[in-house]
Amino acid sequence: MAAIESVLNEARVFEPSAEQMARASIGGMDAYRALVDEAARDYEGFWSRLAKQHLSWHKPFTRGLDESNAPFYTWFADGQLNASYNCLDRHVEAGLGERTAIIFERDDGEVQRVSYRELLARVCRLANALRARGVRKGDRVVIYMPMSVEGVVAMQACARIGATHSVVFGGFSSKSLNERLIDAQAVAVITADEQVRGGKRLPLKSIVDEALGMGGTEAVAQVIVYQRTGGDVTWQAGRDVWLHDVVADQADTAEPEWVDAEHPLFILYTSGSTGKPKGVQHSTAGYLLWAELTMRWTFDLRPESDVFWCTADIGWITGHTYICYGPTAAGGTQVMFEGVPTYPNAGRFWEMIQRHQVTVFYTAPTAIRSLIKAADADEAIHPRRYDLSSLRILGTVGEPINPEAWIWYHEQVGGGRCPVVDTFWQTETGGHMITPLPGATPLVPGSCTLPLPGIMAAVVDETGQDVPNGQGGILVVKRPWPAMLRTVWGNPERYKSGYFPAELGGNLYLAGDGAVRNDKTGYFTIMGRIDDVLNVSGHRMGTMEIESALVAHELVAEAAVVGRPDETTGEAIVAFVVLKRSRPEGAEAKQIADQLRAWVGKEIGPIAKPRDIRFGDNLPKTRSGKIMRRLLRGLAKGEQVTQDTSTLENPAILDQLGEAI
Ligand code: 6R9
Repeated sequence: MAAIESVLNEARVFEPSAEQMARASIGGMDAYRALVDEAARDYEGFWSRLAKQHLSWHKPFTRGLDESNAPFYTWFADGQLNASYNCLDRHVEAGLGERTAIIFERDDGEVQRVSYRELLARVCRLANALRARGVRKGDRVVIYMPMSVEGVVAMQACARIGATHSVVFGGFSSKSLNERLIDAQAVAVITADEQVRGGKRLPLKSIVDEALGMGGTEAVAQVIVYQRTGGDVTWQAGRDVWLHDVVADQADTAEPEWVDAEHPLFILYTSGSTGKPKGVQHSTAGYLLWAELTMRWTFDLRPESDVFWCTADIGWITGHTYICYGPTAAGGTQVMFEGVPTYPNAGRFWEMIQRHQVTVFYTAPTAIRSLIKAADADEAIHPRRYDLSSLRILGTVGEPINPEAWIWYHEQVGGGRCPVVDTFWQTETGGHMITPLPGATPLVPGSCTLPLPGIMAAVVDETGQDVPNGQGGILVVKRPWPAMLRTVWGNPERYKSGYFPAELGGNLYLAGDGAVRNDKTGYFTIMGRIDDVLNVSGHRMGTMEIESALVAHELVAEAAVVGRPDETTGEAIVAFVVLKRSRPEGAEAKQIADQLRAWVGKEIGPIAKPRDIRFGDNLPKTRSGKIMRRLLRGLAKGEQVTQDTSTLENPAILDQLGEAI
């Protein structure tokens, strides 16, 4: 709460410079307001105009929004197009084939440059191979790949043949991968032998083998393996093939599959407050439109001169929209990085910005905070030791940024001259929703400022009524927008009840975050999730997911998971655990805690491992048997319990649970 208070009282305002206004694609607040007004006057016409201007259609659409089956909205539904054509062919056809699409830097520093012509050829070769091997339009292909050009090629090749990809982050465990393969009913997997991060080699193929060994994945007929390291892999003849073998004799050209605007481009699994991760399903046209447009609006991208760098992984939505699809749809040049920000030292980001003359840099607050710490500890890797003069715009995403980190980023990285765009959005929204525009929006550290034109964001109470500015509430979007998710894969009911809850009237999109708007400026400040979703280093984790992983362990009787504010990672996972046996103490407690952490790492993935595990004879419950999570959150922070605990069945356990191991 202290952090939110400090944001709401933030008095520093950074106005755009005249130069920024002059060059920006939406220069100045008047231009911004004109677009907002256009959307208010003729919502459908506004979006249709943009969809015609920014996308290349094989068959033009004749209607914009269809709300007849709300909340299953459609956009531009009778139009046809292909995402990979829009990201690649159209630039090559416009004579830009020699422009660098991707500057790929490996973990060890080796740099590869891939032109649009080359990228298109590689996508076509894999598209042909997938077709030759029986993958058809509408089939689901799971991609479990390291950060690599091949990862982007795999995604675009699926898009080219109309197959729906589902990228699974390379840090997820075999169990998580297995669940996603089953849910998506995937027919093929594209993976690599190993990935390389921070000088270490980590397996991928063997995890795929494990996931397929768990069963339920009989539909997977083939595993295509990119050879990244040449490390040992086990091979199942008939199922496993090398990527370089299957593309070897394929042509450099492949006719795109023209799909309907609403054709599912991809499914991406993300955590919710209940149950298993859900497959967020995105459309082709609406999604791609927003990926391209936000590159131009939020990042003011000049494809001919900018060098854009988004540090996200392709396994997350940010890597989908701002690596695979947005920069390429806009025809820009981007840096893509295989490794981690701290290898060989914590100056790696700054060194790479200098080396590749990056102009627009987009990263997560958690990375900024850890690099602040590193720079404080070691002057040799402080950003001021590098030439960062190429930078002109900085962005953040994934979690709230505290004003101190914002100011450091602005001053130390951006030299005080680069606007910082704090972009609020979600897997479900497809692209940016609430964000400053460089050259237009006056910036206030810690606020994501105002919704993009066409995004009808609002703050409401529990009944769906608007709350006045200055009063906190629930963040919603009042009108469907083209890039929004279309459904939860295989579970339309969960889409409907989860995102358009009846309590709010059934027609407001529920983001799942709390927000407050400033009295005077109307600026939004995001106050964090209002559901049981944690945000650890910008990664979404459901508390229920971690709890079910813990109780699946043979020693565990019961578990409750909460978040604790953390200076670097935003939130840290704290698990309160009751064992089936007596409560362990001392060295034994530590040993069991380590065992449980490793277990969660296996069940979900290393990012879900609890930072802190505490054992009790029981959990604090009300007399009606509800776990008192608010109380646990206090204990996790090390606070004294001040609230009334008279309803607690057994107040004595609070002392046990307050004790860190
Ligand atoms: C893109 C992405 C979405 C959740 C979202 C919110 C948090 C993202 C934020 C932010 C404050 C920002 N979030 N950006 N909170 N300020 N600029 O991160 O998608 O992984 O689905 O997470 O992240 O809580 O609801 P996703």
